Amino acid sequence: MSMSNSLKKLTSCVLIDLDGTLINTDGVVGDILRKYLCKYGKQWDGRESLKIVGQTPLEAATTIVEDYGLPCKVDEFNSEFYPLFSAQMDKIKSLPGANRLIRHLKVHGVPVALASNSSRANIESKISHHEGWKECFSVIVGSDEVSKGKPSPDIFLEAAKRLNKDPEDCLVIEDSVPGVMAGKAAGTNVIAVPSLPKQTHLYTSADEVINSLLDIRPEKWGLPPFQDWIENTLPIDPWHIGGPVIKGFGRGSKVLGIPTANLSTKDYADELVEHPSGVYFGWAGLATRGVFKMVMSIGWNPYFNNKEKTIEPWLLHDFTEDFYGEELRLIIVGYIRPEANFSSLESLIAKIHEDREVAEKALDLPTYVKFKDDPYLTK
Ligand code: ADP
Ligand code: RBF
Ligand code: MG
Repeated sequence: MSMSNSLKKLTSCVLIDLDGTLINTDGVVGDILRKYLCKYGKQWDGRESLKIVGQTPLEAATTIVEDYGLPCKVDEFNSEFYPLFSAQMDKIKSLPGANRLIRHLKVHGVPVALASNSSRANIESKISHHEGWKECFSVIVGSDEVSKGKPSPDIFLEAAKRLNKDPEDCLVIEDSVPGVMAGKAAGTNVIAVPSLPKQTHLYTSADEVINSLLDIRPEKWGLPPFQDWIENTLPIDPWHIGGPVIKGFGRGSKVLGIPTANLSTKDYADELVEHPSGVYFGWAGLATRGVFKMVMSIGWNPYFNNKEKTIEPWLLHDFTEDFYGEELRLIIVGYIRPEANFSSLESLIAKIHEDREVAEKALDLPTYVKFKDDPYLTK
């Protein structure tokens, strides 16, 4: 986002973080803490995530014990928390684009080190639940293998050393602020992929800030480009959502010529958390009206700075009437770009029309057209 398309720096290997970058550890940690804190009559506040992202396990435990004023010592907390966490480790999902990225680097022979603030043993258990991942890393460094965890540069310096590379030849990929600081302190190039929304301003020291791993362009860093983009779109594992069309923000997008048919965010809360914000496209079905091409944004609409993450599907068809209350079914099949802010409403509208053209054309490709007949859309 913050970088031009010109080649900035040649790198020859990748040092990548695990929790929050490749896997969604926060989701599982949050679920456990929500239940655990109940025991002490406390309520897990998701905002606490902001503080513990990127901390070592000991620091994170200390933060929670102190901030919630728990009547126990940090090591008591740990001895209760870790068995609960270990039992749930197999439920930690990979983040969108993670699997694609590490397999791409592996296929092209780019050395990758997994460099995490987690302990070596925990890293090994976490990745064991993801098929083929272990083989993708030439080197693994945990915080218990160096004297200080991130934000100290030690983990990345050790990872570079074990890869036989100079730090300036390394590309670090990190979601957390301490991780970005560690990468810069080690003298590496750093891409930040913030795992929590609306935090971009905290990452000014990173060399590039991207919204999700779907937005990585390895060629900007002298690494082999992805070859799976087709006609400016990225095929994704299709996902399905549906429900009755409800009233949206009512800011008169019809006046802009861009009506978006909203679904209740409660009904697809899990999908909203799981999918990075951005512009996607796919097929939309209305039981009595048929199946239509569709382009949509998911996120906070930075131009309007919304408080809630929503899905805004624009059906690429001229309807003569509204269809509030009707069952709308969506299959989302591809990704176009991250959400952006714009200096004027005209430029936002122009960009959305560009998205429409990209989606309209792409949906005729065999990769995407095949989902048009999915019975989910009209049943
Ligand atoms: P809201 O704030 O309720 O979302 P909009 O101005 O975005 O209002 O209009 C969305 C409504 O317009 C949809 O709920 C639907 O009933 C109607 N509509 C008409 N044509 C379309 C279209 N091509 N795509 C999406 N919705 C459309
Ligand atoms: N809003 C933004 O603030 N930034 C965007 O980049 C953006 N992209 C969009 C792309 C598409 C295809 C659509 C349909 C909407 C997009 N919007 C974006 C959302 C737009 O602000 C919203 O749909 C209308 O304001 C209706 O609420
Ligand atoms: Mg709408």
